[in-house]
Amino acid sequence: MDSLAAPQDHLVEQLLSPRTQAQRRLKDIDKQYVGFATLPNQVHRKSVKKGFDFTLMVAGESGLGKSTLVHSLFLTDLYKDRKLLSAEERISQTVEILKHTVDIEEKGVKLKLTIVDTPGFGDAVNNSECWKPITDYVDQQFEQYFRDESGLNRKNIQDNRVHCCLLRPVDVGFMKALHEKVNIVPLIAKADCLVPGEIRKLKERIREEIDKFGIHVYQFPECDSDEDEDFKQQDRELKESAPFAVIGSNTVVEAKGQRVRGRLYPWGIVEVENQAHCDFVKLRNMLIRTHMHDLKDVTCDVHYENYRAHCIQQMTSKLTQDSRMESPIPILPLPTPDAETEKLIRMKDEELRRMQEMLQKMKQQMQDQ
Ligand SMILES: Nc1nc2c(ncn2[C@@H]2O[C@H](COP(=O)(O)OP(=O)(O)OP(=O)(O)O)[C@@H](O)[C@H]2O)c(=O)[nH]1
Ligand SMILES: [Mg+2]
Repeated sequence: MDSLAAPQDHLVEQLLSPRTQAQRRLKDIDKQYVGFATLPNQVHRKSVKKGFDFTLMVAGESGLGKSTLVHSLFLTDLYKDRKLLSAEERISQTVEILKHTVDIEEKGVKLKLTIVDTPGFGDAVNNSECWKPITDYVDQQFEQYFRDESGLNRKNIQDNRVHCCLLRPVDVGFMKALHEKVNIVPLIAKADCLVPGEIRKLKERIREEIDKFGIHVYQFPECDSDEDEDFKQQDRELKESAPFAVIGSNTVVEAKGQRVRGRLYPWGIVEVENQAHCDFVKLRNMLIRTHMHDLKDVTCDVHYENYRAHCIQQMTSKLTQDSRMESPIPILPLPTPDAETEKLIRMKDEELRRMQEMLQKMKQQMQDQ
């Protein structure tokens, strides 16, 4: 009996054992790795858990279509219970800086999207009184972040820094006041008012003027060489389309039997999301699908860093000025070491003393020999 049962037992044991061949193979492979290849997964899990945030601002002259555009881009879709406006109902004129925040979730990824809609200003060039509140707003967000970051509790800092500003590139003064603070994405609004040839020419002119006046608009990063061909093609098209010519609308109209967001004219319909009609989809894809993270990175690593460096520089020069005022002889402030640093200095001194002793002993030994 035993001799018959033994191979069976062995088989059952093998089948039930968690160490199947595949697992054993995996374990063997595991032995060859330290395991840090899982770091991207760990980062992914952590950031998904934490959620993302993104702040978009629109700015420019009055009646340009800013509010309509941001509603078309996000808000009508995002406010689930929000009813679409009829053709007669209009979005009212924006008279103060308005912040709309929506929490959205897609496949378990949470995004806190903030739209900053700004009041339009007049057509006069260098209308600095009108756009100053906008540049001040961007600065205030940096200031708040700087304060929070320098505070005691840095765990749950709310990031309200403006990651991108959509605007019509007409007022050079405004762009210059903004381009070192925020990622500017220039737009041609109400593109349905221009024929394709006019749009092409206007795009060229805008590119030339941006160059001529030395305005730094957001630069799309270089596409990685290992990306697939489709992605590279999309990236090329995106770069060639800038500045994007867009159309906004909050009404749904019927085109070829389908209900689409568009503008109904006596001669036909312009569709907001039709790539043959305008660059709206390109802009939305760029903002949400392809470049949101880069826009945030540039905000953090370039614009905020500049602001931070400037603040620290100002604070330091103020400190030096103050100490000069107190004393007629310029005194350089000597840093007083705290308890921890003092302990470290003592340890280093002790180490040095021991090493010197050892050296002395070695010298003595060599002389004795
Ligand atoms: N033809 C055309 N009209 C548009 C477009 N987008 C908006 N409009 C119209 O332009 C008018 C002004 O639009 P708003 O979105 O209120 O403009 P705004 O830039 O927010 O204006 P302010 O709040 O005064 O700064 C409205 O009558 C819109 O219906 C567009 O793409 N094409
Ligand atoms: Mg508005």
